[in-house]
Amino acid sequence: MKRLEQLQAVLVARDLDGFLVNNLTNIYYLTGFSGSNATIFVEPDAVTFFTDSRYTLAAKDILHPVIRFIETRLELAEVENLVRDRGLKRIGFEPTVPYHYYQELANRLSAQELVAEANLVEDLRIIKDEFEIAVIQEACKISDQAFMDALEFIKLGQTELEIANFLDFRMRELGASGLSFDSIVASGPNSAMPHAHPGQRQLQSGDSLTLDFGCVFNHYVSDMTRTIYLDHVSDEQAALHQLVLDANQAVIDQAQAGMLLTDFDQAARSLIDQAGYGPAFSHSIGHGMGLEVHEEPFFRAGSEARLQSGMVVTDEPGIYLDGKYGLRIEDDLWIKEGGCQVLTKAPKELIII
Ligand SMILES: [Mn+2]
Repeated sequence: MKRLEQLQAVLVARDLDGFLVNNLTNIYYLTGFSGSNATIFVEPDAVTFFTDSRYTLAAKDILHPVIRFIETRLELAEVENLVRDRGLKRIGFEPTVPYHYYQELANRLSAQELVAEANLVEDLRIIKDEFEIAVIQEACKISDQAFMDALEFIKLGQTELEIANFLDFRMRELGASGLSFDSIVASGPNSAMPHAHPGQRQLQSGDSLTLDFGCVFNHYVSDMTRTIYLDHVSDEQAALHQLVLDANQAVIDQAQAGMLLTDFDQAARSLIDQAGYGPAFSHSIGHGMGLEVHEEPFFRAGSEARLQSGMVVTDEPGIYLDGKYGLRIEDDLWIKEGGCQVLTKAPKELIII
């Protein structure tokens, strides 16, 4: 109930009589319920939960007793009745709902003031508690182990898809319930594309091989990237690997609560700029992660936001040389007062197999 109480305090501060939550990830965060259909209506002094008959037993099992439960497939009709009965006037909703859903809401609540409120729950999710950190740590351990096992598995001649399948299956064997996203396995010239899809290309001597993957464990995710090399490396590959590793390490050395998000990005970017590869680092340094693999905070240029204790963010500098190859090293960092803790532990120095 603590998270719902935090949200209720936000409603009071924003002068909202009610707030409709449809995002299922936000509903899991607030109530612990996971399923494909649920809606909650939060008032400053009450919470009502709606789902259909498939989930009645699951919901009753986990919902806190003060949450009112209504089994229905027509939750907006129920919300309309509730809003009328209680004389509510200013109602917030998540602007990510489908347009037809918004139209029905607007028709039913035509006498109320409807307010699109982005990120009310997402802003609470930014700061992870100790339980959430412990679960993310477990997800990171699974990816670390899958990477170590992949080092034994990977051989010349294998396709990118074979390696992706190995990583995916291994993470599930190690206890993951799923993948945080489709694994990226990019070899040779394909590694110049930051988000390449694994295909039928076979590993060749001298290839760079970028592995970007993560798993879901107890609803929370990991996200890591390692770049390794097949058979031998050129002087340029070795130098760029050291440069990206230094950029990744510079972020780890400087990250702490209170740091501007733009300074976190600059810690890596300034090194890559100085070496003359600035334009080849074509994406931002990272993103927040937790229940979703990409969530607040986002490292947007011009942002004035700062890191806070309890955030988990990625540190993923890369260099991409069109037509040649690319490389990226990504860790997950737990931000604290005065420093950070690296949650992904797999080796990231130059590895040639
Ligand atoms: Mn990432």
